[in-house]
Amino acid sequence: LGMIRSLVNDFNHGKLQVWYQPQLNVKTGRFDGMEALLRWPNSDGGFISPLIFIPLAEYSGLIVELGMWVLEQSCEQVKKLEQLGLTGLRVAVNISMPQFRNSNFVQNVIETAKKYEVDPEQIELEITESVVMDDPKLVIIALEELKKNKFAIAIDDFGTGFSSLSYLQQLPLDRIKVDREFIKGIGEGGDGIIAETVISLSQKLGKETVAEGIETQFQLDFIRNLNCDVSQGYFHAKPMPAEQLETFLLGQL
Ligand code: G
Ligand code: G
Ligand code: MN
Ligand code: NA
Repeated sequence: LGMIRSLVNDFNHGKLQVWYQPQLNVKTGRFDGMEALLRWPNSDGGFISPLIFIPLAEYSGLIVELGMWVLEQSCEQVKKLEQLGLTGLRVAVNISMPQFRNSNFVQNVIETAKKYEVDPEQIELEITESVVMDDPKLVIIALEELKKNKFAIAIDDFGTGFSSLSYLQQLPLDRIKVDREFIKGIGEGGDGIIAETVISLSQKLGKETVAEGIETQFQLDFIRNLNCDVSQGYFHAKPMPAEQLETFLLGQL
């Protein structure tokens, strides 16, 4: 509980940061998107892992406000990059279950995009399988409303949850993100059979595919040979602060 209090306190004092990890469009060879990832600095120059504080933010309800702040920061960043000549970039923002339970969620997302004059197609909302399974009806209705308003939708960590495959057809998905667990061993004894199968399934459903956790040239070649659309991982870049992202992306202009 002390930790929740200091999270709320640090959030209210503007101490949380949004970092961004570039995403490579495998087909064009250009970085045309990024994932927004929250960072909570601790007192000794490091960070408290989101794996620890996101569950606390969810449990306490703070995630509703925090998640909206991440979206605002992301929109502002996209706008800023546009002014620097980096047009049409896509930003992926992770969405938690309590945000869907907030009855103003869809409206807030629409209004935030409007406020920052960001094209909804440039905003990708990432949800995990467990979010879908928590309350499929509620989530599908919200996603359909968001899709009607042109937002992009991605399923994150695909293959690690326990979602019914039937939801893949019911959800208005643009992209499927292959979890890095299935990329990890490729080139070091791992055969990549699951990655290959998920990419193939995704393609047959007409969805774009993002491979996460690409750490080697071998892994990039592997997914490229499978016609995977997007690559995200330390091989290209680790998550970085906004100013560094600008330099990184301007470097390819
Ligand atoms: O950045 P890192 O790999 O440490 O993130 C770990 C986990 O925290 C990821 O699964 C990511 O989805 C989650 N996470 C990071 N930022 C956010 C956020 O803004 N909102 C939500 N809901 N989850 C996030
Ligand atoms: O939301 P999601 O679970 O996809 O979160 C992405 C997380 O994965 C972030 O915390 C990010 O730091 C991490 N990540 C991104 N690329 C790599 C990678 O190549 N290797 C490893 N080990 N982690 C990665
Ligand atoms: Mn994610
Ligand atoms: Na993931």
